[in-house]
Amino acid sequence: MTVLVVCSFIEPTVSVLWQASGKDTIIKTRLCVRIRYFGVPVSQSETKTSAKPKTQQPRRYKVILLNDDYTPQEFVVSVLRKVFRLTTDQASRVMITAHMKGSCVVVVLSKDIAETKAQEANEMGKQEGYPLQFTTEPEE
Ligand code: TYC
Repeated sequence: MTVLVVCSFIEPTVSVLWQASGKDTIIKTRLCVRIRYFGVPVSQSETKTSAKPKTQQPRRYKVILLNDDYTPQEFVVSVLRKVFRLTTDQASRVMITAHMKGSCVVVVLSKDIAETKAQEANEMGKQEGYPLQFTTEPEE
């Protein structure tokens, strides 16, 4: 039986090779032991600093104001100010954009808050008998 000990300087391993020969068989066995030094990295894969796990941000939702032919402009502005806390100037711009283009994004919020505010604003229009409509949709 032959025993061969091989040390690798490239990788921190030691290989032990047995060769036992019988009448008509040769058995070769290799035992590979990986050496771990204190404070010394073993291999490149183990030295890689684990990247921060990618956390998915919750989707945000646009609140969209839709134009109609009946709701008075001043009323639209007052709803935008009350529900979405826009200044008179911001509210007027949003209202005019919806009036001219058919719709306008008011704000982008978390799903729950966007839906609650759109519902609240729709309710205010309904209370006054106006067809004022706010919808929500996920941001791209
Ligand atoms: N178009 C309405 C009017 O002329 C005003 C209006 C503006 C209504 C924007 C809804 O989202 C709207 N009275």
